[in-house]
Amino acid sequence: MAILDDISIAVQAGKKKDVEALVQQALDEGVSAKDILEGGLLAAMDIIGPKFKNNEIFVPEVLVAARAMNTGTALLKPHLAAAGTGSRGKAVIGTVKGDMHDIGKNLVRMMIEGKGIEIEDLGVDVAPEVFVEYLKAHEDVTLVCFSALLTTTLPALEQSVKAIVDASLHDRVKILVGGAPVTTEYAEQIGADGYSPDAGSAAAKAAELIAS
Ligand code: B1M
Repeated sequence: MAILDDISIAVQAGKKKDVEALVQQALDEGVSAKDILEGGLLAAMDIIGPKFKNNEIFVPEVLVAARAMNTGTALLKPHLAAAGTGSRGKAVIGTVKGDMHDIGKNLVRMMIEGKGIEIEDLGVDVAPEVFVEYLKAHEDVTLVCFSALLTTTLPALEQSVKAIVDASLHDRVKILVGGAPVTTEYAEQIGADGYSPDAGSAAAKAAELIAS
C-alpha cells in the first residue's frame, strides 16, 4: 500500500510532521492501526536497524527516526486496542538502567493499557531503586514491567529483578520482562514471572499475571 511506504520513508527520514499527517491520513482512509504499525512504522525500523548496525546511518539519524516513530505510535494508541471498562489492575513499566531505547517499551505500555490495566511509565534509564521506591509508594500496583534492548543492559535487568526480591516486594508484585536480547530461558534464570517477545503477547501476559 503506497501510504504505508510513504509512512515508512517519512519515519526513516525522521520527518515527524509528515509521519503525523500520513498516519492520520491512513486512519482517515480506513487503514487499520495494526497495518499502519506493522506495514509503515515497524517496517521503517526494520530498514533502519541493519543500516545502523552496518554504520550506514548513525545515532542522530536513528534518534530523529525514533522520535518520528513515537509520534506515529502515539497517534495509533486509541486505535490499537480498545481500552477495557474499569481498571483491571495497576502496573508500572520502564526501560532498565543504562538503556535509552523506548519505542518497544512504549508499544508494550499502550497494549497493556488497552487491556484496561492502569500503567505508570517511569521512562528510560530507570535505576532498580527507582522501581523499588515507586512500588513501595504505590501499594496497589501488582505488576512491574522491565524492558531491555541491549545485551550490555541485561545485567541491569537482572539487578532490577533482584532489587524487587531483596525489597521483599515479590510476594505482592509480579515481574514481566522483555526486549530483543531477552529469552524465556534468561527470564526464568533471573527469576522473572513472565517473558513476552512482543507487545501483543506482553499485554496478554500482563493481564494473566495481574489476575493470578
Ligand atoms: Co540502539 N541498538 N543503540 N538505538 N537501536 C539496537 C537495539 C541494536 C540491535 C542495533 C544494531 O546494532 N543492530 C544494538 C544492540 C546490539 C546488542 O546489544 N545486541 C543497538 C546499539 C548497539 C545501540 C548503541 C550502543 C549504539 C551506540 O551508541 N554506538 C546505543 C545505546 C544507547 C543506550 O541505550 N544506552 C543505541 C542508541 C539508539 C538510539 C538512541 C539512537 C535509538 C533509540 C531511540 C529510542 O528508542 N527512543 C536506537 C534504535 C532506534 C535502535 C534500533 C534501530 C531500533 C530499536 C527499536 O525501537 N525497534 C535497534 C535495531 C533493531 O532493533 N533492529 C537498535 C522497534 C521496537 C518496536 O522493537 O524495541 O525490540 P523492540 O521492542 C519490541 C520487543 O523487543 C518487545 O516488544 C516490542 C514491540 O513488539 N519488547 C518487550 C520490548 N520491551 C518489552 C518488554 C516486555 C515485553 C516485550 O515486557 C515488559
